[in-house]
Amino acid sequence: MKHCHVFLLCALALMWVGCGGDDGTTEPPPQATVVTAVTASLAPIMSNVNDTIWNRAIAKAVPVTSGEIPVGAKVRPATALVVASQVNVQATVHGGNVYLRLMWADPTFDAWPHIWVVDSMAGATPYFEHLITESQDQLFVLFRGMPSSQWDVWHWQAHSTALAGQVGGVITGFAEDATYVSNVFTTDAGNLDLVRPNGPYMETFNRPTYLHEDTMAFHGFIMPESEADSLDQLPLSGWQVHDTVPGYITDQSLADSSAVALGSRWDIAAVARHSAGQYTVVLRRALNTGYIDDLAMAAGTRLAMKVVLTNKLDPDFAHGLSDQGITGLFYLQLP
Ligand SMILES: [Ca+2]
Ligand SMILES: [Ca+2]
Ligand SMILES: [Ca+2]
Repeated sequence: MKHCHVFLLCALALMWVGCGGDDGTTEPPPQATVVTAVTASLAPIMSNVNDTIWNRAIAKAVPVTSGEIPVGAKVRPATALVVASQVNVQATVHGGNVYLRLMWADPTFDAWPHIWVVDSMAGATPYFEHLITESQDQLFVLFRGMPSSQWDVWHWQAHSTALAGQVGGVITGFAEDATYVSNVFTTDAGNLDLVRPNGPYMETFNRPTYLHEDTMAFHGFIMPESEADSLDQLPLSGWQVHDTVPGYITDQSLADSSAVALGSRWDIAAVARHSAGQYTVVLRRALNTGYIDDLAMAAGTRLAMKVVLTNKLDPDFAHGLSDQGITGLFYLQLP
């Protein structure tokens, strides 16, 4: 059921994409923005969004049109937050992979979907509130040119596609790979989820299933499975009002999964950083993954693409009004 919501609302988010032609390599109009990918002598390091490789990649500012998509009768937040007016796009190619670096302004780092918060105490017993209205910032990169008018979609999320968590302010993980056509958003082949819901704990229902094994007051946004203990193995003393527990835990076994096990769904590596009101996200994918649900990117071609930014999109429940924007069609010139 949850995935149905995800697909439905991602489809709503992507309704803006429009119905371009199915040829991703046509000559762009004279005024079109073209991001020219350069061939790098070394691969950009995927633990640093500011690797010096990027100093040599030409940046293009692509305008973003503000907009909001109502996904429910309730309007939360009541006051619209800012969506970026432009996204800076760079591209480089190395060793059969294409790397994109995208930078955009977002004043808030939102990575707490369905977080648990202690809102009161009865003696030593915490009472949790499950904030299903809380969600996360997201990025969709779309490429035209697949068969049957499909778009190839790279879907990065500040929390749910991060795997290793946040080390030194850098978030490492994946973007989820998908295809989009006629308002239908379908994840690529593969059954592995990077995260799983944290509760509610079945015996009490009003608490998360997993808590941090070392501390009650865990304020990180990602709790790796290796650091989580189930609720009944932990003492419940030591809580304070406003302590938080992530709404999902990451399944770190996937970090060691083979490329075959990850499937077409997880063939985009991602590294991200939110700093000083700006996101910087680097995405890496093979030019040609060999999967039928991916756009095969050929050397020397010019690919038509769009980018969608969301500020705190709520994908699961119709509680919110997400601030978001979409670029017009622009082009990626491969070397
Ligand atoms: Ca945000
Ligand atoms: Ca794929
Ligand atoms: Ca795909």
